Amino acid sequence: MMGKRGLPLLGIGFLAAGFTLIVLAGAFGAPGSSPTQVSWGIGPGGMMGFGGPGFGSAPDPGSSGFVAGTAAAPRVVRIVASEQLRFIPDVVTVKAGETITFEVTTVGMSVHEFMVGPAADVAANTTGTPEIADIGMMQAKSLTYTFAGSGPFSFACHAPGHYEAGMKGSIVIVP
Ligand SMILES: [Cu+2]
Repeated sequence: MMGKRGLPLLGIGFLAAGFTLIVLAGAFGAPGSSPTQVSWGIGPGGMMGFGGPGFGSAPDPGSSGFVAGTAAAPRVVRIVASEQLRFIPDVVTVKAGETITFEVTTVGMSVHEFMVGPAADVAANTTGTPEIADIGMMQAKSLTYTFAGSGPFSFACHAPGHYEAGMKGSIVIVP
């Protein structure tokens, strides 16, 4: 069964391996750990472009190589929306005034949303707050947002029941 016919199977194997890695990443992203500091040793872009704990994200403030995102060149932050109704990472550090492109990937069967903005609006699911709707399984969708002012800012999923289950995250603004 190996030989040339084995190659497509090998591809499926890699896909499965990538999925397993993300599931593991989810486990490591449990409350109390420091997901943004976990490194899998895979460079920018990450395996198959998926997010993970800092997976493929550009360096954040305080990390070497940090470059503040601008409207012309937003900084990319990749976030996983997990089947456990969590965002990984659930804390994102942003330099005041930065423009960030969030690339949100759903891992698992549940469909998620990603809303970001002033914390009060995100908590209340205020109409007009920037949001990505309907991020299905293995889909990655992006939203670009400029953090003007000192906040507080946050992000959340308002798919039915998800926010109530704790599917939210916070933005830490640093000067
Ligand atoms: Cu959700």
